[in-house]
Amino acid sequence: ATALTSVSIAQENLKGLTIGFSQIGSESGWRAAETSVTKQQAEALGIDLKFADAQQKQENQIKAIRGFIAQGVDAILVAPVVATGWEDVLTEAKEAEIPVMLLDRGVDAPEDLYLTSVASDQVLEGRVAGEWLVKEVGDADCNVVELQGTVGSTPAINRKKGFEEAIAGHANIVIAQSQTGDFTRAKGKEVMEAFIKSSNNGADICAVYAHNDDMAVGAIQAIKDAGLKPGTDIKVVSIDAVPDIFAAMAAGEANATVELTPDMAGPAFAALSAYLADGTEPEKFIITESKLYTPADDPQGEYDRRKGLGY
Ligand code: GYE
Repeated sequence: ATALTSVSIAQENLKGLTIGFSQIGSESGWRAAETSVTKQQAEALGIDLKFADAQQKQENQIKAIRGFIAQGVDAILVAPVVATGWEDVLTEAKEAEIPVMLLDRGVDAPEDLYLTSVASDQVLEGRVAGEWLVKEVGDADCNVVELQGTVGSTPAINRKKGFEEAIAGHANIVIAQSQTGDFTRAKGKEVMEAFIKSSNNGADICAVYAHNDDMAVGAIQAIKDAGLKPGTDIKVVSIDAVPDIFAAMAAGEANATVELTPDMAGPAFAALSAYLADGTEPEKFIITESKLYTPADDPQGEYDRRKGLGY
């Protein structure tokens, strides 16, 4: 095992293997952390990791995976940008007897086309964020603006669903506006500016719910630019728990986040190692934790701890 993963991995089954990793891109701080953790773990385990950045495009991912199959890699990691459209290429990998492990997002494809999927429960993440807001506002009326993740991705679909479940039955909380910010800081800022303009210069907004921290950080900037106080005038709740949201919390500008570990590769490598050793079939869905953090949880300490891990 490496310092970056809590699971134990039998290294001898992985040493010397070539593994392809089709990564979505580098749209968020969380994804950059996942990439760096995966590369560090591969190195510590003696894996030759072939890394392909798809620049957010599914067609690039499909091309990269076909390339890995043609090269005859031993296994493939894929973080699938959207949920649909994977069946053909996953079938090709299966026919080539190359195990595929999904990281951090799901696919709409038969489960026998991949060895395992390591991800969080994204409906739960949305629910945890929504339940936090329900408690926070009590009986007060609250217009929420929502910054959605990438259209068609499982985290965008499921984080919306979970949040809506949590606020259902609380008529005082309403999602007033909802649009995609594509999981990026720049888009989060841009869409938040538009939300503010159409909401009485922000006076009619009580909270922003962002499907990831990067969009929340962009929204915080837009709130400040409008002369309002993020965290106070407009509450900020998001998902990922990257260092920058803890910095915002320490400054009183963000109110809550839900942790998503960037260590998806650790459990995937452990599953692959056991599978290659004696054919042990791993759990089809390995679910990571979804813990809520607020400014009461030592944000400066959480910031420092993550920076120390190289995130
Ligand atoms: O929350 C976000 C990102 O797929 C669950 O992708 C992941 C999400 C993560 O870029 O920051």
